[in-house]
Amino acid sequence: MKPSTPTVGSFLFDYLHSLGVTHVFGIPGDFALPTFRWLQASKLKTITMTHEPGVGFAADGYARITGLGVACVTYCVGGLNMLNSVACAYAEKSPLLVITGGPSPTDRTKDVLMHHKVRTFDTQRRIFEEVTCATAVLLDPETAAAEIMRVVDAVREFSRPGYIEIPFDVVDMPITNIPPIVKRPVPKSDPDNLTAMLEDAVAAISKAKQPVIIADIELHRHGLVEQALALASKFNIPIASTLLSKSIISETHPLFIGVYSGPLSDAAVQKYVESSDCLIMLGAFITDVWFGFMSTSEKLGRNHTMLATTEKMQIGGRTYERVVLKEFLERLAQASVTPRKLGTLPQPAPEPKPLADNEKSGALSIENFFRILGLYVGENSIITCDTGDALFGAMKLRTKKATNFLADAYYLSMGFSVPAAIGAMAARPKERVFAIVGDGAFQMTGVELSTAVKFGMKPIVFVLNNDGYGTQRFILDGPFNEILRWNYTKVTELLGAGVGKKVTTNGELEVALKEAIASDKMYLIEVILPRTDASPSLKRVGEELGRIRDKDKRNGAA
Ligand SMILES: Cc1ncc(C[n+]2csc(CCOP(=O)(O)OP(=O)(O)O)c2C)c(N)n1
Ligand SMILES: [Mg+2]
Repeated sequence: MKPSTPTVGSFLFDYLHSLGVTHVFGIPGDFALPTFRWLQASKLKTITMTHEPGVGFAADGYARITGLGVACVTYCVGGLNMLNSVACAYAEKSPLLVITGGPSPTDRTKDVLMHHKVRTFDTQRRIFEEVTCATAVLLDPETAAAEIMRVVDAVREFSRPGYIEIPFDVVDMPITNIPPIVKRPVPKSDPDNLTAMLEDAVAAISKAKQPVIIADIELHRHGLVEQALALASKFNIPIASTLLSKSIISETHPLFIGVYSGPLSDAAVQKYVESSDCLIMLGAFITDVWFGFMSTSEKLGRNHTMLATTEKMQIGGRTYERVVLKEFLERLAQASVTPRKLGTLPQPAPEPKPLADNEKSGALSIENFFRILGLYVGENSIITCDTGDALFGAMKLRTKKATNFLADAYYLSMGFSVPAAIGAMAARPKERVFAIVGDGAFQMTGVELSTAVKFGMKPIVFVLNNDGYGTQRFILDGPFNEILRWNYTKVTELLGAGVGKKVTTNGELEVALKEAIASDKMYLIEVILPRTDASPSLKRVGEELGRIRDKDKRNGAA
C-alpha cells in the first residue's frame, strides 16, 4: 500500500521510475533490506543477482543502453565488493546510480564498532567519492528529496556514477519537503569563443584534403550521435569509431570506414586516419587503447587535429574555453562549407564470406569465430564482449544496423560481458543478446547466468576456451596464466536450464549458432580454440605490451 505521505524510500523509487528506469539490480543486506522493501513496493523490477561485481556490471550495461542504470547494495560488504564495476563505469562515463544501505544517524553519533564498518562510518562514501561525480548520505529526511535529485541530476548531466547512502531507518521516514523539479538550465557557450572556434573549424575543414571524423563514446553518452552524423553527412566527411564507441554509428552507414585503434585497426583504416590532414575527434577519450597501446599519438600531430569533447575544445594548438559540445556540433553543421567529393574510402570489415563446404571440418580459430558470428548476428541484437580476444577479435566483426555493442574497451576489466548481458536483456527484452567471453573471464562472473535463468532471460553465451589467460600469454607467459579446465557445457545442467554445446570446428559452430538463434532457450556454446591462436589485433597488443612490460623483451632478448 502506498502511503499518502511519501517516505524517503517511496520517493526515491517513484522518482527513478518517473525518469524511465524499469529495473534495479542488487543484492540486499541488513542495512539495505528496508530499502529493498520500498523497491519491491515500487513500480520497478528488482533483479537480485549472485555477486556484487555482477550487480555493478549489469546496471552499467543497462545504463549504457537506457541512459540511467541503478545498482542497490548493502553497506561496505556490498558496496565495496562492487567498487571495481563502478570504477569501470566512471572511467567509461556510464550513468550508473549506486544506492546503498547504511547505519542510522544515531549510531553514527557514537563511535561504536558495528558489523560491516571499515574505519569510520564515512569510509564507504569517501572511497566512492573517487569513482563518482556526486555523493550523498541521507541523514535527514527533510533534505533527502533534494539530495536525491541533486545526485541523480549530476549522474545524468555528467554521465558518470553517483552515490546515495540511505540509513536503514531513514528510508522509512516520511518526507514533507519535496522541492519542485527544476529543469536544469541548458548550458550556453561563450558567444565569442564559440564564433572563434566555428571559424577555425570551418577554415580547417575547408582547406583539408582528407578530413576524418572519429566518433567516440561521449557522443553516445550525451545523446549527440545524430548531431555528429548530420555534420558528417552535410560535409561528406568519412567517420571512424573506436573500440569503445563501436556501433554507435551504424557500421553499414555509407560514410563509416571502420574502427580505429592505431596498429590494431585494419591497415587501410589506420593509414586513412593517420594520413588525414584534418582529424576531427568528437567526444573522444584519447587513451592508449586508441593507439593500440603504442605511444604513436604523435602520429596524430596537434596541428591538424580538432578535439571537441564535453571537457575540452581544441583546434591545432588553440584551446577554446566554455564552448558547449552540443552547440558547437549543431552550429558547425549549419556552417557553409562546400561538401567534398568522396575519394575511395577504406572498406570497413566486408560482409563475411559464407563457409565453403571444405572449410566446415576445419578447426576453429578466433578469426573464423567472428567471421561465422558476423554471418548470423542480425539486426536488433546486442553483443557484449569481455576483455581478452573476445574484444580484440571483435574489431573485425561488422555489426548490422541497430546492433548494440557493449564492451569495457578502455577500462578493460574482465568479467563485464555476462552481467552486462543481463542488464541489456532487462533493458531490451525483445532483442537477442550475445555475450562473448574468454574462459578466464567466464570463471569470474559467468555464474551470473544463474540470474539470467532465474529471470527467464535467454542469452546466447560463447565461452572462448583457449585454455587460460591467452592475452597474458602474448605479453609475458608463465604458469600464472593457467586456469582450471572447466567442463563449461555442464553449467546449463547445474542451473537446470538452457542448452550447452561444445564446438571444435567451423561447421559445428555454424550449426550450433543457427540452432541457438532459432530457439527460445539460453545457449552456452563452448568454442574450443588452440592455445596458440589469437586474432591479429591481440598479437599486436601482445607485442606492444610485451615490449613494455617484459624486461627480457625490453632488453631485446628473444
Ligand atoms: C578483473 C581483471 N583481472 C585481471 C585482468 C588482467 N587480464 C587481462 S586479459 C587477462 C586474461 C583473460 O583471459 P580470458 O578471459 O580467458 O581471455 P583470453 O585472453 O584468453 O582471450 C587477464 C588476467 C583484467 N583485465 N581484469
Ligand atoms: Mg582464455
